[in-house]
Amino acid sequence: MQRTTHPLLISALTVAIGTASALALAESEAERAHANPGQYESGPTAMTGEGVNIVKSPGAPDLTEEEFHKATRIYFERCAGCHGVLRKGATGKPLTPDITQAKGSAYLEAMISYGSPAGMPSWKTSGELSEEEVKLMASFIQHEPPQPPEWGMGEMKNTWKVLVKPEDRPKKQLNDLNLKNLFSVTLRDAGQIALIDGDSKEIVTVIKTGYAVHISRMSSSGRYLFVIGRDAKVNMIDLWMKEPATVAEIKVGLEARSVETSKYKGFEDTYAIAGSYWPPQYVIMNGETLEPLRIVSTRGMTVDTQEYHPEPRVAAIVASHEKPEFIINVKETGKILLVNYEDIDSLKVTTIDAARFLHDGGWDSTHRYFLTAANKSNKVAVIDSKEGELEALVDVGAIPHPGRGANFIDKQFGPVWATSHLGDGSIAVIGTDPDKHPDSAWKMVRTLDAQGGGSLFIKTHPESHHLYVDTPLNPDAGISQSVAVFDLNNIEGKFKVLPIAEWSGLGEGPKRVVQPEFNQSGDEVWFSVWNGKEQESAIVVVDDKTLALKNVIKDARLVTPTGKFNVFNTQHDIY
Ligand code: DHE
Repeated sequence: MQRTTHPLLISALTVAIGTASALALAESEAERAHANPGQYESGPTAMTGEGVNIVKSPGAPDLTEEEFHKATRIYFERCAGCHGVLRKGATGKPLTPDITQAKGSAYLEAMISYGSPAGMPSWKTSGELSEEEVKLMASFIQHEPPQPPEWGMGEMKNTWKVLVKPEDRPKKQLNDLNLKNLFSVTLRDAGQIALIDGDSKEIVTVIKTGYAVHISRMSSSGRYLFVIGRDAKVNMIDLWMKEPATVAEIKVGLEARSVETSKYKGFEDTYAIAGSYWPPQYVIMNGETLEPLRIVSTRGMTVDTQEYHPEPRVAAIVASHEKPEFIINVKETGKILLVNYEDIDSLKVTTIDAARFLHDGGWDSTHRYFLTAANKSNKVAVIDSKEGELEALVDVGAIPHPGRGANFIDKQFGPVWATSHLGDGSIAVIGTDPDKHPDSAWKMVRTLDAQGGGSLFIKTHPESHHLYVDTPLNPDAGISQSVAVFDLNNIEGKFKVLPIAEWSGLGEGPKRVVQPEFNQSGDEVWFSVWNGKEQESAIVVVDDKTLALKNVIKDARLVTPTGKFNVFNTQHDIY
């Protein structure tokens, strides 16, 4: 079926895709960013622009040092996510001086002010940049891009702290929490996570983490929780302590999104790994202390044009269950790395050519195949982690964004995995059973029509026959504040809409409903109602059997809740 994408949505989303490596914002700018909480763009980070070299280029309009620093900050905050820190082009076009000087100031000012149908936002008409700032940016991008500093072993070791040594930690669980049903909840703009008891729905504790905190992942044993902030700070939290707390921390770069731990037999809790956006690299760490052990750059050639890319960011990382390997998405080059950690003195890396703009993904139900979105390529890459090869590249809808995706049994096609999309309202359902359903394996066997584009996450559970699809970035508030639910027993039937934001009873604000997450037993699903930093937010719990409201969790400490990670489901890759 031919699908069309709303132009407004395209423009909103292009800002969104992978936006922004950002430099630290001054307080007022942070407020401005937070005034628009639903926007899928970078939270402010600790990159300050400190240490960048000012390189003034002949032929470019002159700038004072102060103007150069201001423009650098705005660039990292607003533009780097699409055009790249080094302006070599990512999801946006390259902006190197040879190109920008040829276009000239008048053209650049018009482009920055009014945007383009191809997706460049209209920075002036939207009120995000003043006329003076537009002029400044048009001048700035005609100069050589300033490069933020590198971050190697010295910098990592300087920020590495073991707060409680392994030998001083509890020998058994000292609290009486039901750890399997504990949720780690991202409090994005507070730079904290909340641990919430899934049984009582009470907040157990709130822990300070990195700035604009992003995701949580579990160690293989389920004892340690790893959290990464956009400022590349990793917190390792021991859930066995009387009150769970950080036992080790490190800053692995200036800008990061992903963290994972080794899960292969014999290597449980042995290593942790974090991938960064800047510098473009990953680091393997000791899984008990976070001591950095091996740092590997991801700079290299792109998969299609085979040209050098100086800034290929590390997106999703998963731990293989088939081999002692981490599977790493390198976004801009379109390569998937299988990093074998059996002997970290001689890392063996298999490089698989997939497609550009790799972002997030998850396992099929057998945990053998990793399905991951190459978002701006409109494809899902399938990796066979047992054979260590690319199984397929499946064409899907516009800008797939699965989170970790959803596995279920399709009555006609057997085991399948599904993703929703940012750029259109479809759900792509892909067959995942080459043994018993060879004709449908690695093909998009059906597409479902949900509420609309702007979806970020989709979720079901082995115990559930419902498929939940969020749409937090849809421009229509009625859609961004509700979720669609498909009945998997009648997948071709019309979906139901649950008015989650209305159920939350919150006052004003964008109230975007984001990221369904199941409890351990799979009979409840939790949604964040994501409001502005100064506004009240909530978590809404729905009874999966009846689709009725079960609980609303409200607490002054729940500032901008977004991702939620149930310990058991995250530990065992159940989704
Ligand atoms: Fe995320 C996962 C990157 C914006 C909430 N996000 C991921 C992953 C990557 C990523 C690479 C996969 C990690 C993994 O599996 O190892 N996210 C980015 C960005 O680059 C982007 C687009 C812009 C940015 O500058 O950060 C971005 N992300 C957001 C948000 O604005 C969201 C909606 C709210 C927030 O908390 O910041 C958001 N991202 C999430 C969540 C996950 C995630 C909840 C994990 C989903 C899961 O179920 O595993």
